Amino acid sequence: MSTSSKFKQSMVTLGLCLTACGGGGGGSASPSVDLNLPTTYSLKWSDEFNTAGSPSNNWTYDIGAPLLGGTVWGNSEKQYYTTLPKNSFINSNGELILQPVAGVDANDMGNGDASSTPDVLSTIQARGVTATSARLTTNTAGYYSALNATPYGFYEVRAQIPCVAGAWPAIWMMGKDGVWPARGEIDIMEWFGSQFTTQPNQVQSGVHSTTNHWGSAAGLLYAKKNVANMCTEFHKFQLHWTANEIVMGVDGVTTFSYKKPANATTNNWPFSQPAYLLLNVAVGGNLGGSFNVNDIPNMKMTVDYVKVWQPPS
Ligand SMILES: [Ca+2]
Repeated sequence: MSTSSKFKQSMVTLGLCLTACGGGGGGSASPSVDLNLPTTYSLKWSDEFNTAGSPSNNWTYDIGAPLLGGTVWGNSEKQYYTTLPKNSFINSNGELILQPVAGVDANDMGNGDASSTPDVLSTIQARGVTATSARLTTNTAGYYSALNATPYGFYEVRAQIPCVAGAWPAIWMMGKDGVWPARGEIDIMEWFGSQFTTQPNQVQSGVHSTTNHWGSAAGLLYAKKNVANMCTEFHKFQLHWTANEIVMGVDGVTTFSYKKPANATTNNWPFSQPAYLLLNVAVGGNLGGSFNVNDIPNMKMTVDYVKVWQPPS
């Protein structure tokens, strides 16, 4: 991964962080589509994780820790993302497991940074990184090809989320090209240990653009939702994305919607280009919050499947 792309990835995470830290809210009222899968849509891409072992080449990995690349960014997270089986694997129940693990050592270093500034354990540790974890993405040629180079469709991720102090699990999307926030970010599900530990049934969805993000005058667009048994059961986290609207929610119930503005520009509607999915569990920092190291094993996110349907082209 080049310094440039690492920086972009860094900025992505910065946005995800500060977005939720800041103000904002809202979204469009009265969505014109809902979270019922249209019968005209067909399944274009999916992974049901039926084969135990390592994730298939449906997926690629983001590797490394906050502050890589020599640029201050992120939200003081404490995880180092690896490709190692201890952090991401498919179990015998047909589930993808994202598993934070306490401790970080030289064997965890994946050199996710530019080759000119390779990951060095002492540097990573000096930043307060105390755990490993995983961030898987669908940022692959095969994924974009399967979706016919358009992002429009119905996305569903069935997962059980860790609602543990210190955890920041997320199911989200990033526009394929450009820099954040101009490339567009869609957060289907975020659970913040720093904010939701005393109200664990909370879940948040939102979008980021040049016009609407944590640092903009208009602020971020997001919504929180109370989901019964959020942490103790599997839920379907859903996104219905059309050429004119983004609708998100849980188990068929809409939480958030955003309509393409009149006279839209790429500033307020960057949501026309292909985008990829990301699944991760961050540990600690401003959004994960403080944690007991003994709770890290409980920060496991379990994903039953990921499916993407699209309308007839
Ligand atoms: Ca499955």
